[in-house]
Amino acid sequence: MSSLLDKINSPQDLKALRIDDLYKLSEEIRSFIIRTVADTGGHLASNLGVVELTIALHYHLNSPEDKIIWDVGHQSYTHKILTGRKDKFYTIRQYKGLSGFPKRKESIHDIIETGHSSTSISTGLGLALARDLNKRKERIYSVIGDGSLTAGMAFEALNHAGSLGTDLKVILNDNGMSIDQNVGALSRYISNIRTAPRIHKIKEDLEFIISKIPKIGPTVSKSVERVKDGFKYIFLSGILFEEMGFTYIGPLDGHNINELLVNFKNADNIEGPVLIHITTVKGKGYKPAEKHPVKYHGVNPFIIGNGEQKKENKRAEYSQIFGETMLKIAEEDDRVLGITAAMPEGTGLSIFRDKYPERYIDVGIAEQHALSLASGLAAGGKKPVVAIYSSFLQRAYDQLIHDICIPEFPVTIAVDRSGIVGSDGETHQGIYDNSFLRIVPGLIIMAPRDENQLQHMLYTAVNCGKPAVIKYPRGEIIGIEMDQGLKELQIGKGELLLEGEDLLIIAVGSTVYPALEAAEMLERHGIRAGVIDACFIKPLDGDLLLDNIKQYRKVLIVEENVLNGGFGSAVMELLNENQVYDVEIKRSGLPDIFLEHGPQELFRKLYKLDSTGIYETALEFVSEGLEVYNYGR
Ligand SMILES: Cc1ncc(C[n+]2csc(CCOP(=O)(O)OP(=O)(O)O)c2C)c(N)n1
Repeated sequence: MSSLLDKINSPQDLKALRIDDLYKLSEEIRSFIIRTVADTGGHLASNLGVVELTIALHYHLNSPEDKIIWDVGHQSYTHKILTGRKDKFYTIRQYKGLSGFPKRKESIHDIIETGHSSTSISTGLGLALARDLNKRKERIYSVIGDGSLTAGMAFEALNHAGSLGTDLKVILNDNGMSIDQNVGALSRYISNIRTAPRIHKIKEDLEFIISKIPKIGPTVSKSVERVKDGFKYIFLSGILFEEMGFTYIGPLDGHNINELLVNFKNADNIEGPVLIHITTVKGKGYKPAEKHPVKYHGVNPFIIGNGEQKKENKRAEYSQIFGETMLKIAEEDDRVLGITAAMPEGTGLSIFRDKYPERYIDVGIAEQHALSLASGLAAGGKKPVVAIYSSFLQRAYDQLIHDICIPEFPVTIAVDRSGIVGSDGETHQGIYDNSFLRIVPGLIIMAPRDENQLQHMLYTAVNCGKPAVIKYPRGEIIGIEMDQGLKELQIGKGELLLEGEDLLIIAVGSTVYPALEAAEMLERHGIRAGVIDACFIKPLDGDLLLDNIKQYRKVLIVEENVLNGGFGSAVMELLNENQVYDVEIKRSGLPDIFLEHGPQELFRKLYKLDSTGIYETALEFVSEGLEVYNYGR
């Protein structure tokens, strides 16, 4: 049987289909996504939920003249398939393959790049204002999920768009879920609407009925706007968006293409901002994903028949050790609270939620709020621990400085996914945090080399009475024995792990074990390398570093962070401040680029941050005639 999808290579091809065929196409695309993601891994459940929506949007609009903006962009797979990338879809999230998020260099249909949430109304409004200034007429549709609508940015944009009255369509894709169950008053509000009558339709009916009443009808209908306004209050559940200046349409069945198309047409005829509320089922069409949307939000390759992951981790991940340590710490101190911005599973905080629900806070996708909330909790005598991915902490930088570090509140920030992250790519890399954190006055920053150090560092952070960051990588732990008790480490104390002669390697966090392995490999070539684990990026262990650096002619500094302003820069500043010039320094780290998607191991290899890479760099460094940065000469 010939497939409809075979014939679709652009949104234009879609328009040749009959509406009935669009449903058949949905099924074909759905099974194409399931088959592909089962091989590659990726964001499954969110994509299965928006197949009909994406088809309807491309059927109704003329992309790329009309613009579709995907919030987060993790649900853009059908869009990619319909916009000429079907044949490359098997490369999704693979090195040099398609990105898992919209990318302008991939397609003219990808208007805005995303990865972080809640930007689509702002960027859509920007496009709409530019269109108006350019005196053009294109339609702009921003698609945002109910989870992403919980962020401050989304409210800021709604507030602005509603006041301007610019033509902009916002589709609220409501599946009741963020990654986990969605949270917050707005989420409750939206779910109330889901069960309420179809407000827009009722208002139109009311207008029509009044205008038909003989004699008084036309007069009354003149003031029908006011009647409509009054009527809104009867259906309180629909009022918020209307009061903000949007025309509200919905809730619509987001899997009913006919219903979507009729309402998109209606929406196009309404001037000003319109919010189209659709309800969808996360994981639609794949039973395991419908049943467990949290598990299937983002998946590793899996077996379609039973939904099981193809590769189970051999060892636990750092996030899990973080969660387990939180339990231990919370047990002995009831002031300890755990905070997440919509990532209880990813950060490992879910076991804390289950054991201490009253001390667990999920703020929704609201990183800025999470940090300021923590500052208030600390001011109130609590010991909050905010578990957050490195890349999402970028959102809350001002709150870190302004609300936590200036007043010196004892807040712990547990920075997960620090370093190279893998297949999510540019937007999710945690490779800047050494640089952007170390310049904040008074902030303590530590990075464990293994899971045992992680537990002690977390304990230290929570008990040090100051703002403190502990940052650790994505992925599996080293697999060493864990101490039973927790101990407080001395702040700013590094460790000399290995004495050497020919070269000193200074490492921190995820580069420490590879540095030790590299030293072993060098030993086999008769080269004796010393290894220091700095443990703290701030404050640096000046005494340990200076004493040792002075003993060696050559020093190699290794970090999984961009070189600009990172840990290596901190060591060089230390040398400069102490007028230590007679030493050759080489730094290994990441270049001044946005790092694309691909396996972590591959990038560690490419940028010489794994044991072989460190060994090769060191070997070259100690050899004659090499080009090195000769510090200060
Ligand atoms: C600023 C930011 N914080 C957290 C995330 C992680 N994240 C990715 S998707 C997602 C849930 C989004 O929920 P929703 O918008 O409802 O989309 P759905 O997946 O349900 O379709 C979260 C929390 C992110 N991408 N950006």
